[in-house]
Parts: sequence; structure tokens; C-alpha cells
Amino acid sequence: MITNKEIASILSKTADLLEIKGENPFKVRAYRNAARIVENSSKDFNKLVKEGFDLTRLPGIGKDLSSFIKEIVETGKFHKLEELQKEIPPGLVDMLSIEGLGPKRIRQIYDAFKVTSLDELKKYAENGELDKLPGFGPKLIEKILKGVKQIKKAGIRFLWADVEEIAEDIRKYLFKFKGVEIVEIAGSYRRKKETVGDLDILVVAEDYPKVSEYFIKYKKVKEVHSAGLTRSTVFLDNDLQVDLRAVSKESYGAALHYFTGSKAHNIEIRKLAIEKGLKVNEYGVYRGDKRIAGKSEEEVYEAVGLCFIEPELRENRGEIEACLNNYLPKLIRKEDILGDFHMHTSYSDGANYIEEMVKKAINLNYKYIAITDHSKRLKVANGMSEEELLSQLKEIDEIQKKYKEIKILKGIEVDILEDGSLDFSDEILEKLDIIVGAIHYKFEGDQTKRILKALEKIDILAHPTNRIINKRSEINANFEEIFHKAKEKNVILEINSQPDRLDLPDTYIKMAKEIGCKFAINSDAHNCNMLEYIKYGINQARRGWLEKEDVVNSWKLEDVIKFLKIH
Ligand code: DGT
Ligand code: CA
Ligand code: CA
Repeated sequence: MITNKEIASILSKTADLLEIKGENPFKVRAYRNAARIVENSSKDFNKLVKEGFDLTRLPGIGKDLSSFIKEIVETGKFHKLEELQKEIPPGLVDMLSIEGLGPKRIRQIYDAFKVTSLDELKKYAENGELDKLPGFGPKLIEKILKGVKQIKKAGIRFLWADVEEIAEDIRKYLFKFKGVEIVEIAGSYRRKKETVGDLDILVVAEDYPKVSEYFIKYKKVKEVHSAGLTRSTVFLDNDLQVDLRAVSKESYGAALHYFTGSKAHNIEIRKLAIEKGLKVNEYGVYRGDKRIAGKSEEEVYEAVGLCFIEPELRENRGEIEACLNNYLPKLIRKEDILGDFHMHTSYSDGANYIEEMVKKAINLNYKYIAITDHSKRLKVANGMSEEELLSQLKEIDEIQKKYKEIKILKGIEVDILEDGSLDFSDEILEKLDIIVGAIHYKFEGDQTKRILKALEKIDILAHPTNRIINKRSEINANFEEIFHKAKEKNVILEINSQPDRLDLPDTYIKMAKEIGCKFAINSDAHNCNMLEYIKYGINQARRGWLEKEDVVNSWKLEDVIKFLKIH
């Protein structure tokens, strides 16, 4: 259902684009008026249209606009806007989000220089040409340059794993400064979201301006955007934005809660507070003017009648209700992991020998691992042939004799072919303890059938959506159906820990858990150090509400053997 606000926004966007295009000003104004009328109306336009109300009876809405609004309500779209978006270069449309640049000025710039992209706009702003246009003073030029930069940055989200080292390094750096008591990295980083837009760092210190001065001297700072009395923002050499905020000790819990987010979670907390006659903000919880909580997050939650909610769950996906009804999950932890079911060795495309992987796994205190090299693969080189697999199995037997403290499961990562069959014969697969199956080519089209068929034969479905974050979108498939079948066939769903895969994504994990599926958090290591990637998979599993009992590789070996029917 579309709201008045959304209808108005479609109309006013249309007006903007018409104006950029240089259309008749009366026409432009008619759209703007209509947008204002809809936005400010006390009546619900969605309802008016459904009841068949004659919109032309409203002042300012003629026959055309009446039918346009109807179209927007009924389809959620507006053909005129879509045509304009095709017609006008996207660079000009992007310019609308630069502060200080409205459609009129964009048109002015276009007429003068035929500029159609942000890069060109930047060029003319820098080389002094833009100054020559009437009304373009130095302040506006500055705003334009800032705006271009912001739009470009808005597109980038960093992988969580790619900011981890920097985040921890800044934390250490800040702690070195005298008088700094607490440093905490809040925001999406603390919620362990797979990608983060920027870092939000809170600091409790005696003298914030001094800390800020020190902060902006951090070795990786490329540009200081602002350094204020309680907040500083910098950009690092990799373009990551970092915000630092001063917080008082009494408000620390409230601030940490507020800046950890998510915004959607915070909004729900504030609603609960209001019901109790309280007010929550980043400084504390208040009854009237009196502050009743705020020193710790626990205090904040308690004040609004809740228990502590782990940051990974704070996405307004049911965590508040779960807390109120006592079914918040006890999230899986790193210490719970006892093994890993997906790794590659020199038999296929891994860098290390089997024995090196085994030693590293023992070092991590694992009780079992599965060696799962690639099968011969029809499309990609360096998989094993069936003969190579047989010789690998012999080698595993030898190594197993040497290392009694760990169980080495014999496995493979087979290709799920286009028709859903596997690339190794049943006969050879029978010799194995564990069969990991994955799609590695031909991602186009609906993949549901292909996967459903493979579920008949595999033990683990690896990187089920096949997405690569920021690079390749997930395959097209009915995952709900796939999860039901996986549950029925006892097929384990993988949470692949490679930082750019993190596949399954969090919302799918939660959905599959509710269906009753079991999971494996696997490293998919291609060398022995990569076994440690499992921590990223654990982050993702926690965001998907998983507990120990959901995660097969946190179970005792005997339970794993029973579940996988290994003999
Ligand atoms: P990101 O940086 O895009 O990965 O996501 P976040 O969640 O770190 O978002 P960010 O950096 O914009 O803001 C940090 C936190 O501050 C956010 O999670 C919740 C809080 N916050 C920011 N803006 C608002 C707001 O308008 N209302 C509320 N309630 N909280 C906000
Ligand atoms: Ca952030
Ligand atoms: Ca931020």
C-alpha cells in the first residue's frame, strides 16, 4: 500500500526531471502543486482512489493529474517518470541529491557546458568554469564538490572483514592517548553486519577536543571532514569514513545503545519507552526531566522492561518480542565450534597438503574435519579425477593413524550439474563420509529444480545462494522450497565463511532455522590459515539467530556421525 508521502515523492521527482529537461514551467508547477496537495492532505489517497472518489473535485488537481495519481496508487509506478528517467542522463538525476543544486541550476549547468556526469561536474567546479555562471559563488562550488564526493562514497559498502583490522587498530591507537577510558566501535560494525557503511566510534575521555586532535592525526587519515566539540569525521586512505563521538561516562550505555542501532531497533525501543511514560535518547532514559538510566546498555534495556539483546540481533526482526516472551536465542559462540566440513588441499585448488590442514585444525582444538576437494568439474580446471580421489582416501587413512586426537572425514565438493545430477558416480560417492554439493557455473535462470534434485544425494549444500558480495547477486531460486526439502532430506545448509560470500545471508538463515533446518559453519579454506575465516561465518550465524543445537559442527563427533549416517 502506497502512502501519501510516497505518491507525493513520485510527483515531485517527476517535476524535477521535467524541469531539468526544460519543460514548460506551468506544467512543472502543476506537478509540484499536486505533490504538495497529496502530501499535506489529511485524507488517505490510497483509500480515496479505491473508493472511486473523483479526485478532480480537489483544488489543484485536474483531469490529467487525477488519472496519474490513480495510476500511481494502483500500480505503484508512474509511466511518465519512468520515461523521463530513461531520457535524462543518470548523472544529471544524481546531481539532484547535491545540496544547493536544484533542477534549475542543473539545467543551467547543462546548457552552459553539456555536463552529464558527476566527474564532468567536478571538473568544471574545480577548473573555475562553473564560477562564471550567474549565482554560482564559491560557497556553492564548495558544496557541489562535497556533494559529488558524498554521492560517490554512498555507493561503497565495505566488507566487515575488510574493516576489522583498521577498526581494531584505531581502537588500540585511541587507547594509547592519556585520559581515554573507553573506546567502543558501535554501528553496523558492532552488529557484525556483512558490510559496513562507516565506523561509529564512541570514546569516553577527560578532554574530548584533545582526543579529537589526536584522532585526526591517525596515520591512515587522508582527509579531515570535520573536527567539532563532540564529534569528528575523517576519511581514511581507503575512503572509509570514521566518526568519533565524545560521550560522558553517565551516558555511555545510552550512547552505545543509540549508536549501535540499528535505527529500526532503536525506533521500537523508543516506542516501548513511550508506552511506559519514558523518553530514550543517546543521553539516557528519562522520566520527565529525571534521568533514570543510561550508564550501561543493560540499564537502558531494563528501564524499558527488556533483557539485554545481543547487538547482532538488533535489526527489528522479532528480537524485542522474543525477549518479552522469553525465547531469545542463546547465540552460537566461537568456543562452540568443534570442526569444519569444507576445505581444499593440494589435491585440488588448495595451497596446503592434507597433513598441514590437519595440524592446523588440531591447533584450533577441532575434534573433526572433512577434507572436501573439488571433483573433476566439467567447467573448471584443477578438480580431482575419481582415481585421484581414491589415492587421496588412502593418504587420509595413513594420516589418520598418525593423529588420533582428530577425526578426518572423507569428503568431496561435487559440482551440481545443470540438470541437478552430480559430476561423480554414485559408486565412488559411496566410499565417502560426507558429500558437499555446490553450483559453480551456469547461474542464469531459475535454479530451484536443479538444487532440489541435488538434495537427494548430498549431505551439505554449499554456498547456497552463490552470491559474491558487491560482485555477483544471488541465484534465482525458491529458497523456501529448498529449505523445506533440505529439512526433509536432512541436508545441512552451509554458512560459508569466506568474507565476500557469507552465504547463506542472515535473513535466509533465520528463515531456514524457523523451517527446522540444520547448518554447518564452514571455512571453505584454500589454505590452512583460512580455517580461521570461520569467525566471519559465526558472525553471520549469530545474525541469523543460530544456537549450538542448530549448528552441526558444534556437536559431539558421535552426534555428527549419527546425523550424517556415517559408518
Ligand atoms: P552503516 O554505517 O550504513 O553500515 O549502518 P549503521 O547502522 O552503522 O548506521 P549509521 O552509521 O548511519 O548510524 C549508526 C547508528 O546510529 C545507527 O545504527 C543507529 C543510530 N542512528 C543513526 N541515525 C539515526 C536516526 O535517525 N534515528 C535513530 N533512532 N537512530 C539513528
Ligand atoms: Ca556505521
Ligand atoms: Ca555513521
